[in-house]
Amino acid sequence: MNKIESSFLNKNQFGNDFLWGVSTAAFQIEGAHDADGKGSSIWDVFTSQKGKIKNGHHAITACDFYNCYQDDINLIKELNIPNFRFSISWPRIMPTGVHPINQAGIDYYNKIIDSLLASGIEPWITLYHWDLPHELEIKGGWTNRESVSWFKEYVEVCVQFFGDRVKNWMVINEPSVFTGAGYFLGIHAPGKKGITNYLKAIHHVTLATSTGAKIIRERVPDAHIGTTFSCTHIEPATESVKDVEASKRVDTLLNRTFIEPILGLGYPQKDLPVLKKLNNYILEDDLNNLVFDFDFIGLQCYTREVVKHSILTPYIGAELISAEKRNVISTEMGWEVYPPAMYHILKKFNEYDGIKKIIITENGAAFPDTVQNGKVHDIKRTHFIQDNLEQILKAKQEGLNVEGYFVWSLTDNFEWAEGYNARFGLIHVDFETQKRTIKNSGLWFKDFLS
Ligand code: NCW
Repeated sequence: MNKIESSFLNKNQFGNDFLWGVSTAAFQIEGAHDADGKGSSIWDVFTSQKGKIKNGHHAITACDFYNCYQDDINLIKELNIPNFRFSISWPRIMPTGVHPINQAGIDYYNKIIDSLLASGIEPWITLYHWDLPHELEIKGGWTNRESVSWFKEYVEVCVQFFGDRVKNWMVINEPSVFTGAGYFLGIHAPGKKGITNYLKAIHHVTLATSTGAKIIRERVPDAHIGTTFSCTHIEPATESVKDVEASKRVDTLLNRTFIEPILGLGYPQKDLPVLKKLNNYILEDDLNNLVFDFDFIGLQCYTREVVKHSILTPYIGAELISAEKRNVISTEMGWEVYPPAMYHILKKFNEYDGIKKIIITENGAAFPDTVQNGKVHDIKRTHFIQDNLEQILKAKQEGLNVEGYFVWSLTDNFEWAEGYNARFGLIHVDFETQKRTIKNSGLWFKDFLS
């Protein structure tokens, strides 16, 4: 270990029960886009359309995890990582989104689960990490209220086949990101735009979250059930009333809209008036049905945003001032490197009474890594992770609730609209040869966990 890569951090400072892991998502790693009866997802379709993904990248092969899973599981073991979070591709096990099931898809996830358990690695399943079956999108996708029953049918199949061995479940990944990017801005699949699509998707995804969780609770009595939220620390650009108000609206949209109804607080319509339009889609009893007592909440914090008032942005009246404009250090995603965001987010979410347990289910950074003489000197990533862990430790030592940390991600992978250039992995992937090289950050994490 290079001296500069070591740190005073010690795993024991976090306590024996603290959960350590690494996170992935099916579409970003699996490839095998049409293997063994798999149906198309909205991301298969979106990536095949011209101009949607940087450099025309697609995920037909991605990291070929579909074929390389055993090697990658061996790497997880080699890195001493005790918990592995992965997602199920809905169209792989239900090609049209609803029955009939595709047995080959079920068999594939069974092999992964069994292999993880045989290696002493605990499986953590995310049920929905953005790859909706395309057949369901034809029927309106998340803008169709029927999506809640489609999702229920899918969750029933997952718990039926995997619930005997998998005890850690996360229902939906980052609803604010995929509804915002996919149904309002149109920059992620399915490429829909506009406030009506967006509001419908928000409400149906939120309903699906509690509906899915209830199915797991009912059928897997000893399950540890969570769901994950993207969260970003928000600051006003100046202390002016207008900027402060604008930053509150952005905070409401990005950090509060999806969690508060689940906690029984309703949608935060007072602080973001456009959400009042949701009342057009909220049926009797919905607000009661949205509530679920999750065993844990997964938080995924990467950065902060600085916000100013703007009359040019409809509905929200606010502009995010990019890291580039602010001239601060940022990652390949253009996200500011600002580890204290993690502490602020933990403090903020600790203020909710209804959260039993918080786990950081994703954190990490994309930097332009290269392999040199068989090594990847990704010192910036190592420091990013160490600095975030210091913020978590500070929060923990102050008595705040935080009980786990999962790095995003195991390997470099298909980073949605950014394609393959944004490398988040602890392990480098050469996408021409599929060769894996453990980066120095991965070696540091291994040492830290040993
Ligand atoms: S895009 C995004 N990501 C990355 C993705 O690879 C993963 O699938 C997601 O779960 C890494 O982790 C998540 N997250 C969006 C975070 C947004 C932060 C800044 C928002 C400012 C408006």
